[in-house]
Amino acid sequence: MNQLKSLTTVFLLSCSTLGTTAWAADLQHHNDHHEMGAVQIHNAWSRPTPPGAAMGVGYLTITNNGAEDVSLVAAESPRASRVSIHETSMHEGMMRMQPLSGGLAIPAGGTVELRPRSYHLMLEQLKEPLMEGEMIPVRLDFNGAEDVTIKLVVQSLDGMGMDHSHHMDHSEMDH
Ligand SMILES: [Cu+2]
Repeated sequence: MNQLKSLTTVFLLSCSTLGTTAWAADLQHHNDHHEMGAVQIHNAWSRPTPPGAAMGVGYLTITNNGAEDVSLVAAESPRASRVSIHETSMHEGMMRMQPLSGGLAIPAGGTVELRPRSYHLMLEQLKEPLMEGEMIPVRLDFNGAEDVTIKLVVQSLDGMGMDHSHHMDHSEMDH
């Protein structure tokens, strides 16, 4: 019962306005097809972008409740020409990011966070700015699990972050 409750909560938090057919089907058939609905997404968010900015970010937490490893291999959004999966690393004191070539693995029973300074989605060639309060649809394509469509809530959370002492003035580069 608790698990069902938390599942429902996640559903409401991350997907409240999305076409819910796929999710409803997943919930309904959860017991019959345990590979389906194995992947849960929560805390999906993005940052507002200044006018003319080419790129936006996407952060989320992926939990794999299935018995098999899965990987996030691609993503797309109607708001961007392309969505890539990036990782951020420090190299000689410089932060840089690069596309993940083989996808992002989420081990069976594991959770992977896409968050600032780490893995993230890169929304490239934005068609228009991401405005605070908007919900940005993104489809996540998984190997080993059903595709999931989520919505990123656009919000300015950086002020609440623990690690904002530097990079204050190049936040656009701060993925
Ligand atoms: Cu990036």
